[in-house]
Amino acid sequence: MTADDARFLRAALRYARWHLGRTGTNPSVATLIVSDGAIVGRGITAIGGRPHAETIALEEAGAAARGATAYVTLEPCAHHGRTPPCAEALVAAGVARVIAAVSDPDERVSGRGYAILREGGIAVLADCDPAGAGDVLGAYLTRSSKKRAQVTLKLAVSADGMVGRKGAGQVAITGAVARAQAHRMRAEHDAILVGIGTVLEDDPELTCRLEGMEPRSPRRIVLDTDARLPLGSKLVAGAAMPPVHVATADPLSDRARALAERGVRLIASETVDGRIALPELVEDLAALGIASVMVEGGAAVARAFLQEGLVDRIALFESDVLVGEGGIAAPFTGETLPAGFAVARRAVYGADRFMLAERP
Ligand code: AOF
Ligand code: ZN
Repeated sequence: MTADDARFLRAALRYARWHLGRTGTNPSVATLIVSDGAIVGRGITAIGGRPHAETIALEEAGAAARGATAYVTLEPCAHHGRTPPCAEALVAAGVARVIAAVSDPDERVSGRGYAILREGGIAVLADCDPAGAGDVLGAYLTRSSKKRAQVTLKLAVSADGMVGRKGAGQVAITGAVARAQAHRMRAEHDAILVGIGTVLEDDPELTCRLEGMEPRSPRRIVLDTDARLPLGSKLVAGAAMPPVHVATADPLSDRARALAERGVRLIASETVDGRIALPELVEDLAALGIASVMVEGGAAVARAFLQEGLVDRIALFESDVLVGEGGIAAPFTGETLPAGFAVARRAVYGADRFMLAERP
């Protein structure tokens, strides 16, 4: 693989981010077709999941695909879905080389895509950037291999190690730039999750409110054993779109029924000591087609996900704000990351510092 190959593959991975959270149960995949150093075709899995990236890129490239190199973020599919397999389409178009970031664990594909390409005379470089692919395909790979939703824990921590103040409603810990980044992250996830305590305190909307990106708001999920979500809350008022799901112990209780009548979707959940059983919940979410969930509050919910070993990524914002008296202690800070997590990326957003930590 040449330096140019690595560059085009990274460009494809960046391109694939654009449809994160918008391709249904299908992963957001990107394809770039390059001929003589120029991009002659580009494709990204369409909103809703079809057509596939390769179909779109090959259509744009037309005859220029002959002898070209295709950069794909995921092994091209080998199965007959609503369209013929992408691997066959690449062969038919006369593509000379395929550079793929990671193989597709889908049992209809896993290795068969590469095999079709090679049998068709294409030079294949497989699994060239699994780490880079993890950034954009992590949710899909987690759902496929672990049969559960990928969990990103988002936390904003003050200079004195707090996530908020008791009984004070919302305390602004981070500034506008960090908040915009957090909203962008919402748009890249299939769902946002909070505990009922956070809803009762803050009455949040949990939408993406970046100008122009509002339609990319993900589903909202509330852990709510006893269906206490207030009928007058903003979540219930806006439950039609994007959907609000309440994980609750008894979907037939009066309160749960009242929520359902207002369009809230109920997830009948197992409980342990009065709390929603999280290992089962993340499996239920995957079954609902929710492959990635961003856990946003509060501290007790964050601790519960950590204790169960269900956190895949930590998105930590650290600010210079002091919360002081009555603060709610964060489960950890940048200096005391939970065991097993390593910093994958750092950034500065205005006055705030950001880190993305992952479990290798
Ligand atoms: C590709 N290119 O852009 C995507 C792929 O239901 P179907 O027929 O759309 O197939 C879904 C599967 O296709 C999905 O599980 C994954 O294996 C693959 N996704 N493959 O060649 C794409 N999005
Ligand atoms: Zn395909």
